[in-house]
Amino acid sequence: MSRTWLVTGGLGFIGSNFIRLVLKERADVRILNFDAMTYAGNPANLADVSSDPRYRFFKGDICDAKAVDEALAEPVETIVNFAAESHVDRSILDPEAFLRTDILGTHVLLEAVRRKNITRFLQVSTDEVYGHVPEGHSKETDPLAPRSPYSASKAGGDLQVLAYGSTYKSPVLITRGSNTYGPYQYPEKLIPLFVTNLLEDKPVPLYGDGLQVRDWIHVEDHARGILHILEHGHEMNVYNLGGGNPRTNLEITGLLLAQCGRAFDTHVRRVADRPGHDRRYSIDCGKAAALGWVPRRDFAAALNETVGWYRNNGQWWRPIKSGAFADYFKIQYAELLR
Ligand code: NAD
Ligand code: TDX
Repeated sequence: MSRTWLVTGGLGFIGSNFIRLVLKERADVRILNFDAMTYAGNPANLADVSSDPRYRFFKGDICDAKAVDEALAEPVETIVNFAAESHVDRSILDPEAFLRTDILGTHVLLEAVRRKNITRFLQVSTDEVYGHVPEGHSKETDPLAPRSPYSASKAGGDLQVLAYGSTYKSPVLITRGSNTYGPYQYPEKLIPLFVTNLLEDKPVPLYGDGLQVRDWIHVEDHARGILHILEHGHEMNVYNLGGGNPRTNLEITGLLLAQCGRAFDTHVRRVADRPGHDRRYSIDCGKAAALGWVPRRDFAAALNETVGWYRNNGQWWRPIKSGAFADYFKIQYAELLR
């Protein structure tokens, strides 16, 4: 007997990697990919599975209850919600889209879970909801203290998910992943932006002193973590999923320069800091580990492999960078780089 999982935001970076993993490793699962195709939703991310009979695409917005109902006309066992506006800098330029998708969209999906016979709803969230962590590691029970419109919207989504679990006994779980890297990441985020700029022989914009710390997880580890929690996690629980690779942005920049054969002096521009920039994120992943999940990828090797992927897949990122991305780059960076 096959079962159907509705995956929202499956044309984005982590969602597409998750779908590829599930199709490969869960032969009895059919995937219905529900995605609005925003600037970040790219059919090329799943071109290799688009003709798989267990994969179907439904173009729709998670804020649109009618479209969600239409997609749920066939029996769906599980919903995994990746759909979100996901870039902090864009949230600073224009917060409204974040409130809409990350809060209202989550609410619309939770209402659908109430109406339909959905047995599992997993919300894909982020370590950014804990806010800046000066020392130690955030636990799932720590208070939320988001400091950007993006992370505040994600926290709003998380709180609704837990409220539906308490109030309506909805079968919900949350994962909070750390900074993710790997193939098919839209080149607005630090690693793909810097790699593709360096490959194009362009400078990279390093915010502030570059000593901010992020914990990096490879997308395959993140996708495996989400699948593991979906299958083994307990309802009404939150699970942190971190890579265990804390690095300053300066360190990441140094590694990418070396791998692309460029020099700091010629290719790094130190620019004004991001407003409200969180200095450090760090999560305690003991709870997911106790359930049997640990990240597997070695950071140095996986970063190297990622740089290689962008080097060999210019046909994927070059059209993105010369399209609508160029307008965003101007708005976000022209003044900073002047
Ligand atoms: P992404 O920006 O690459 O992809 C988002 C996808 O959601 C796109 O395909 C887009 O078309 C779709 N989408 C956006 N608004 C929608 C709407 N209203 N209705 C339907 N689809 C919509 O994002 P990502 O980096 O793959 O992140 C996926 C999830 O993981 C997000 O919820 C994000 O908050 C979370 N997350 C990301 C990271 C990271 O480092 N990228 C880390 C932790 C958590
Ligand atoms: O041009 C840049 N220069 C720079 O110094 C960019 C784009 C980023 N940075 C810095 C800011 C951060 O300290 O690099 C770090 C990483 O930045 P992003 O890639 O924008 O990620 P971040 O803001 O940490 O958020 C990411 O991780 C958590 C994802 O975008 C979120 O979706 C996820 O929830």
